[in-house]
Amino acid sequence: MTGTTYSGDFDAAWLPPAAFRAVGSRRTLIRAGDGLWTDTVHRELTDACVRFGGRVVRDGGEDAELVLEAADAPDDESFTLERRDGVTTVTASGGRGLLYGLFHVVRLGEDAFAGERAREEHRPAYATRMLDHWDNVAVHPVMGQVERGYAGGSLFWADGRARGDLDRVRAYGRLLAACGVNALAVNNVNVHATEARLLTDRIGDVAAIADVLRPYGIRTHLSVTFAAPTVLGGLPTADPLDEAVRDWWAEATRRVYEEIGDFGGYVVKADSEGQPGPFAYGRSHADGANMLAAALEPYGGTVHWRAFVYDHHQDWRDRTTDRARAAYDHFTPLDGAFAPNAVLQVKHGPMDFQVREPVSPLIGAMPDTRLAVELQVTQEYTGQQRHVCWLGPMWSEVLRFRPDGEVSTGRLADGLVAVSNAGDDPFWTGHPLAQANLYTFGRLAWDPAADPRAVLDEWIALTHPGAPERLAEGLHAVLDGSWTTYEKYTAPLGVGFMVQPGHHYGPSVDGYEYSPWGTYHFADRDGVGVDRSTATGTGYTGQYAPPWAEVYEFPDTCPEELLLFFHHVPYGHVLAGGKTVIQHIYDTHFEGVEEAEEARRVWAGLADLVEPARHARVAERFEEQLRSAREWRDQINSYFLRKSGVPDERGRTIH
Ligand code: BDP
Repeated sequence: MTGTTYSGDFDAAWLPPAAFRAVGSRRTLIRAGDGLWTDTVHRELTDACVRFGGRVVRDGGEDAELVLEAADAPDDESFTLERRDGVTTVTASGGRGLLYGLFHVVRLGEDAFAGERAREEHRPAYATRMLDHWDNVAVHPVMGQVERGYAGGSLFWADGRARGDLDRVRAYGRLLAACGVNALAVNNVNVHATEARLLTDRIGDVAAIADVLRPYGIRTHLSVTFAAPTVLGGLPTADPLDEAVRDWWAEATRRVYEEIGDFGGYVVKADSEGQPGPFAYGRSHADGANMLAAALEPYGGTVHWRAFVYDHHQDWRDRTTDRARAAYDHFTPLDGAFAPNAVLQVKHGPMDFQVREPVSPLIGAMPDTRLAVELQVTQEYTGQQRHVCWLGPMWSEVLRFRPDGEVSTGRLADGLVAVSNAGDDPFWTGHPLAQANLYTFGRLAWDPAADPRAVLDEWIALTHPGAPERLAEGLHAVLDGSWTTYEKYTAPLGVGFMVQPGHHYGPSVDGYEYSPWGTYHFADRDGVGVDRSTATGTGYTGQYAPPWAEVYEFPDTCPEELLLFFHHVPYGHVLAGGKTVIQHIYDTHFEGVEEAEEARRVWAGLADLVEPARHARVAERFEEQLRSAREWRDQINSYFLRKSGVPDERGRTIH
């Protein structure tokens, strides 16, 4: 495969050939030395020009309408853009910046070649913009090929090894570069036996994938098991302070870099949901992370150490066994103890990717530790890519949150990571509209201050070039409010986890209520919600700095959408708008279903504007979304009707 477009049986997503019309029809000059990324830029433009009649030259002196120039600082990702006297110029310090500059011009389309444009500087807010793939190499008996994957099989792995044909991976790398992602972990954080060997005798498979992603500016990372020295190395211990263990990691890492010179580093889930970790040896998580950091340090690698550590065998023994508290309680005493190339990877909320959670108090509480925030693009708890649920507004809220309450548009942490939603499905993401989530993640990682709706505009324009305004309006109508629609018909007011245990799809009001996973809602005949206040509850609110500690402490100041996350209130508790909690529950559940019905109707009306297979796939998913939304509405409403005995004041039928 030499060209940049792919004729395989899969959707072009946000890079259809027509998206390159503006650049492909022009005379372009590339003024940059040789280099991997400059070559990628050249290839992209050559292909576009073949299609649209333009011309691209390297280092020539002739007139051009687009000039792309780069100096020799390969790792710098920034670029500037300006347009003067009929020439649009992208200037970068190195090839990576040039690549992002090219995709920026592609996004702008004809606008990049109109009028004058003052010099703008573009620089990513987050240096690490990473996707974690929870892909298993061998099919797992319970979790399948991709854990929490809703888009078919793995893009990387099939039949227990790396795919022989990596064209699709190349196309994926290209899509990711076009939205700004620059790092990728190729395997599940739950590392099973086959996956463990990727670190040693199967590293060649990882190297093959890394080779294909590299031209698009993406560094490859690997999830490893903390027990590797015992399960792969035959050592009697994996104690991070044991010399033989440290030597084993140093040697294993040296071999990794022999195969993959720009390897990004390790991702580790330790002492979490059954994964091994340093606790077994009486060591701290800093000891564990630092051992791996030391092995990676000579080569410039990083360990992403996940903070998702909690006791999944707990019950509600006393108020301190609140799962929401676990990461903070565990990690804040270790602030300052982590090596400079160890990054603590923290889920954005304190629980687990629910449709609504507060921002984790760990973020901002460890000033002397490098942190990365982890988002979940795969829609585990948000409709599993059968429901349309565009998460841009949620992530934007998270990224704009400031632990000290200040307003800032910069970075919330050092890196941004997300669990990918892509697989070998022809539409990449199962639900074709879930592509917008992947795109939005990449763009917000580059610029967290961006308006998510403007990002959605970009995705719409790229994905459907030349489509009439009616399509953009329709897509906005379907997507803009889809997250809050989903929230309305599922679990209310931040309470979370009223899902089917195990696979996490569809309602099960008490499915987790009496289980040891620590995910309770405490609904009884009088009220619902978890008292996490400091005065009378678990003390979780005290993990926040001011002003949030006070804001969350009291039901009257707590943001309404999080009320039941922080407080146990009677059903008759009156919300700001004058409604009681119970009536709010009924109303939002009816509204959520109505909104989903309306979205389906809008989508049906776009049939003449959308490619038929894509339209049909979404239409089919809407049927399931509606069935499921009604099921949610009916179960949640009847549960609360029975618990509370309070009838719907509007007299609707509750099943
Ligand atoms: C939970 C998922 C589980 C993951 C875990 C994690 O249900 O499959 O292994 O997160 O983040 O949300 O490690």
